Order: sequence, then C-alpha cells, then structure tokens
Amino acid sequence: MSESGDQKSDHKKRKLDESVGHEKKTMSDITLDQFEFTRVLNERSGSKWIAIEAKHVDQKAVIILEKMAFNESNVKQILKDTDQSSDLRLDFQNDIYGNYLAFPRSELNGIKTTIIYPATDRHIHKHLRQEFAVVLETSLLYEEVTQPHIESQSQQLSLQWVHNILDHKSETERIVCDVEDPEIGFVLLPDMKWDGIAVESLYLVAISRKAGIRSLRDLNETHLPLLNNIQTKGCEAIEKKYGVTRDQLRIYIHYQPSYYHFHIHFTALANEETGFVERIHLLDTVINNITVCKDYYQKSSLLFPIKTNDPLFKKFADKQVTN
Ligand code: G7M
Repeated sequence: MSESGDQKSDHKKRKLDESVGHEKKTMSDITLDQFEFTRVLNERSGSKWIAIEAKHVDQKAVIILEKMAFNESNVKQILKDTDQSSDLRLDFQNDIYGNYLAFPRSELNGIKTTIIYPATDRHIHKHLRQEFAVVLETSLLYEEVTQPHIESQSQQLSLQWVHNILDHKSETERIVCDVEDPEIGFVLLPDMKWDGIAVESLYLVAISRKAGIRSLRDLNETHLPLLNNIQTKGCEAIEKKYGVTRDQLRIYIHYQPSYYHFHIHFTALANEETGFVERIHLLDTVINNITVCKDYYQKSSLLFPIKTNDPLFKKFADKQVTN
C-alpha cells in the first residue's frame, strides 16, 4: 500500500525528530530531501560555501554546505577514477590548453554538510549575511548593557551541545584531549567547521570544564592555571595527533563569543579564515595582560564587531544616544 503525501511527510518528520539529539547517526537517518529550501542566508563563492534556511514540516533549519579541500591522496584517486570519457567533459581545447569538467565518483566528491535542526531565529540570524559595525565597550558599558543582555537567556544560543561534549554524550570519539580536573580541565576536539582531515585548515576547540566563565570579560588571575593548562596540554595533544607544532598554531579567544561558556580556538597558522581580527584575542596576549594586571579584562575597554541588526547593537546605540 502506498503512503499518501501527508503520511510520507509525517513519517519523514518522525525519522528526523528521532535522529536529532542521538549520538550515533547512520547515513540514512537524515536525508537532504526532507528539507524544503526557503532562502540563501549567506554565501562565499571563493570558499565554495553556502548557508541556507530550509524548512521541514513546520520547523526551520539552517543547512551549511561546503565543498571539501583537495589533498594528495584524494587527488591521486580522482586521477585514477576519472579514466572514462563520460567522467571528463571537454569545455574547450586550444593548442596545448584544455578546460574540462571532471565528474569523479561521489565518494571523492563529498560535500561537508552541517544541519542545525530545529533552528531558532537566533540561529537563522547568526548565519544571515549582515552589515557589521565595531563597538567600543567600556567596563561601564559592559556592566550596564552587555552583561544584562547576555544574562537574559532568551537572547542566547543554547549550550546543550557544550554539556553533551563535557558529559561524553556527543562527539565522544572525536575527543583529542580530555583533562577531568574541575578547575583546570578541558575537552579538546575538532571544531564543527573543520573537516578533521586537511591540516592546513586545522581547527579545534578547547572547552573549559569550569562553569561560570562566560567570556574574556570574566577572566582574571585565578584563571591563569586554566589558561596555561589548556595551552600546554592542548598544544601537546595537537602535535601528537596531527604533527602540527605550537609555533604553527594560532590560539585565541573570541570576544564576543557566540556561546557563553568559556572555550579557546586552536587553528593552523596557515588557516587565514579566522574572520574579523577585531574579534580575536590571542591567548598569549591574554595570559600576558592578566599577568601584568590581574583585572585587566574587567577594567579595559574592548572593541568588538557586531551585526547591525543584533539586539545588542541596538542597546549600545540607544545607550550612546541617552548619554
Ligand atoms: O567563540 P565562538 O563562540 O564564536 O566559537 C564557538 C565555536 O564552537 C565555533 O568555532 C563553532 O564552529 C564551534 N561549535 C559550535 N557548535 C554548535 C559545535 C558543535 O556542536 N560541535 C563542535 N565540535 N564545535 C561546535
């Protein structure tokens, strides 16, 4: 007996809902045809990257597609595999110059796909292309504007994914280093943005086990052992697993972060896609600043980039008008 359109879509939604939140997903748990295209949120043609909004029954999703980088081993396979004329289509030939379109088999042509489902309006907003502006946040503006803003839960992205990692409920097999200590412990694992293969674009994130450090603003001299431990053990683990030495790493903290549970980014120095420089605070500089002045990050004015349609930007603008 064949299913009606509604039954089919109910069945697909059930399958998708069952698969969300479970650690082990098989390839068939989620399929892209379960989503209906809504609009393009952002695209970077140079990086072969696109973020779209989609819909599944009555809930929104963000889907990010990125073509994978080449490396020696997959290029060797592509050469070996595209030996039939149907796999290589001629565009033009002129003397010794030829342009073709190659169609390697699908295993060599994977698209890194991130699906956020169900996505909240915050997720849609985070991925929507927007104008940015820089804001200079004095310690007073932090206390009067930013702190109340980040404390209002409705403005924040959920930290469930962070707790799942720390509690070994998700991404467990991806963990590169795990230090259990509640004060100076952390979990280091590949960032969601990295394919986990190409070391030139290496990107890992270290998530602190200590709760209550929302951002750079909360760091003081009591956190130096934590910062030093993440730096030393994180670098050792990355060298052991990926062969990338500390002098080839960019280690930094975002201000403002997207998620207000303390974490540190580790990227390859060669990876230049680190986004706005105004958002980056190098860990060595942070350690140095706190060593020189223990409440440096409570006293200082900090500059950060922000989307002009972010509610926090509006609060800053309103505050500056009233002052
Ligand atoms: O500092 P900021 O909050 O902007 O960075 C958070 C980092 O966490 C980003 O680089 C994200 O790509 C990464 N990230 C976000 N999520 C939801 C996940 C996740 O579920 N798993 C992993 N491994 N990384 C994530």
